Amino acid sequence: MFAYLTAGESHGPALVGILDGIPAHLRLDVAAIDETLARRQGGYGRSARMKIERDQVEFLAGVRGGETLGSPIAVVVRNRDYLTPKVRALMDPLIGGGDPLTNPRPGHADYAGALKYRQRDLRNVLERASARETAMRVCLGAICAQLLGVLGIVTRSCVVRIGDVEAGEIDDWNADEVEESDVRCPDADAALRMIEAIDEAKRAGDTLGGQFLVRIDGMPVGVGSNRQPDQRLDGILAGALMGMQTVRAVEIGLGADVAAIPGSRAHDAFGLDGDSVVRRTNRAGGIEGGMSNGEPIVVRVSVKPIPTLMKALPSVNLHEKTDAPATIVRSDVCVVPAAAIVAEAMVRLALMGPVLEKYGGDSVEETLDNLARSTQAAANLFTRNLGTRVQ
Ligand code: EPS
Repeated sequence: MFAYLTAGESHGPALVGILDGIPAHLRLDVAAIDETLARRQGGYGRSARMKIERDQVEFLAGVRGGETLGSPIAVVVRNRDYLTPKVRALMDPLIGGGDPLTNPRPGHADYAGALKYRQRDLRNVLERASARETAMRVCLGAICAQLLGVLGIVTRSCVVRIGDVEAGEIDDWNADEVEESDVRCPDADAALRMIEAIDEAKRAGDTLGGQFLVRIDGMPVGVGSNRQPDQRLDGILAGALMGMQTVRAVEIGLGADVAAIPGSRAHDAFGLDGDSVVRRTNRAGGIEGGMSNGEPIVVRVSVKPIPTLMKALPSVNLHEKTDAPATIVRSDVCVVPAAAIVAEAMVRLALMGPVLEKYGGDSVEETLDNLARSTQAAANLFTRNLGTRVQ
């Protein structure tokens, strides 16, 4: 029903993507897609590469006159770095070459990938493993955001930790404030200390990881399923987020903390507000039994410090079998703010399957009709009248 694919090397000519299953008649805001691409390029601690790239979407298929056709959407984001003769000589798909990279970076795909693909030049692994590729995920996710937006489903993120600097307790946040922060942190005081920590890491030739929250508002009840393990919404979200470079842990609601809490404080009691069923807490993070429960979905993601350190970690030269420092390539110091934007995209892409399974139609209009009918039916299910009849 819904699928996407990306291709592209970090320093190759372009990143390409295909998105299949977006209904017809979605009017696209191309400026908003480019703005999302720019948000991913930002964040304190990015590499000099971000001064070179100006990521912009180009449509090749599936869109006419600014509206989706219902056919597969194909897009390109070009790599400006490829335009430099040096990079082109390395990466031209037909004649590219150069001295092999030989010293794998601990924590990177270099070593496992070299053995897996039988590549004696680590560049043949790192080019695809590089997080440059996430630009295309963000591009496709930004298209999905526009469909989800029409359905009233909005995804946001904010950074809550960089290295050992942690923001104060954050339940909800103002998206505009987060956009203005260089580290996407709504706690202004913590944000300053995060920037200092990044400067300090940079001076030391080191890198920093961190944590961010992703929040989905407007998700109707009953998306995802308890029918089979692979249909559970929490599993689908966690899988998508763990599918990002650098992500090491994904928690939903109370997350790992729930292990230490008795049941009486781990769940969200039901109450009534007039006729409406309400929750006064959201410890489950909006998902129960693998299905959305109508509360905001709140996910906490932990990312590791990236493995390219300017003060290189000990490694070996695989060709010469000698001790040697890991390969140093131009790199970022901290990607946590950018990773939060990628995570928004991954969440949007991951939601498409379950959302379209429940409400999907061939056009946006049909999808909206399905959503309205389903919401109405849910609202009517336990009206007092029906309740009396069942008795
Ligand atoms: C990356 C290394 C750096 C980053 C890159 C990811 O690239 P380069 O080696 O060309 O300087 O800038 O990120 C991007 C290009 C991007 O668009 O996010 C890596 O090794 O993963």
